[in-house]
Amino acid sequence: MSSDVPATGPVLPTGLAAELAIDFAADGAVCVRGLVPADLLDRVASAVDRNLADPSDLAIVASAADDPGRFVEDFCNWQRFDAYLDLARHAAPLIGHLMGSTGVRLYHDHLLVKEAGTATPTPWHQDQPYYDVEGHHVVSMWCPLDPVPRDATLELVAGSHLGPWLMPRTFMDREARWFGEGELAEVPDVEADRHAHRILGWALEPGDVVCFHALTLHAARGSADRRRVLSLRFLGDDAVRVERRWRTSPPIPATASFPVVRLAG
Ligand SMILES: O=C(O)CCC(=O)C(=O)O
Repeated sequence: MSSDVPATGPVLPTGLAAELAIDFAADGAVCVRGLVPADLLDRVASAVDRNLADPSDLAIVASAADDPGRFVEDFCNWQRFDAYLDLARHAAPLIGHLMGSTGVRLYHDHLLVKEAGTATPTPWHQDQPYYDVEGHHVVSMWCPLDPVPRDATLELVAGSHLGPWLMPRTFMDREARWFGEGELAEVPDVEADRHAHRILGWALEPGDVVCFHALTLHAARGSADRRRVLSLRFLGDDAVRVERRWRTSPPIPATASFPVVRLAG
C-alpha cells in the first residue's frame, strides 16, 4: 500500500532547531523534550496495548524463558494502527530537519516492550546493517510511553554514526545471519570500558523522544518497571533500498512502498 499524507507536527522554534541540528550532526543523537502531545500519546499507548494483545507474524520474544520479565518486539504494524502513522506525521518535520532532507518516508515501526523486571539488555548495535537500506538519511525516533529512568533508558555512543558499519548479530545467540563472519568489524565491547566512549542517555517522561541515526551505536539495559517504546524508522532523500542476499530485520518485501509524509513549504 502506498500513501502520501501531510505532516502534522510542529515547526520548531529557530534557535532550538539550529541547536538540535548541530548536536545531531556531531553526536548522531538528540533528546527532544515534550514533542508528543498527551492526546496523541494516549492513542499510541492504546494502539500498543492492542498490538501486544494481537501481535503480527513478525513479533518475537527477545528474552529467555528464565527472565523474570519479558522483552517483546514487533514490527511493521502502521497499516493496522492509525496512531502509529499519526505519530510519524507528527514527527516528520523534526525528522526532516535533523536529516537535512526535504522528503520523509516512514520505513517501519518497531515496538520494544520490556515488562516489569525484565533483566535482558538490548545489546550494543547499529540498526542500519540489519536493514536493506544504503544512504545517510536513515533516522529513528524512540518514543517511550512510560517514564524511563536513566538506568533503563536508551544509551548511545556519541559520534558512532560517522561509521564504520559494524557486524550485526542476533541479540540472543550472537549469530551472524546478515553479513558474513569477518565482512564487517565487530561492535566494540562498550560495557567493558564505558569510559572509553562518550555515552549519551536521558531519563525520559512520556512525550519526550530520542532521535538517532541508524548507524549510531546504541543499547538499553533491562527494566525494573514496565517500559513500552515505539521506535519509528524514517528514510530521507538519499536513502535507497538495496537487494540483500539474506532475510533482513525486519523483512520488508522489495515491492513495498512507504507512506511519504509531506512537509509544509
Ligand atoms: O528499546 C530498546 O531496548 C532498544 C531500542 C533499539 O534498539 C532501537 O530502537 O533501535
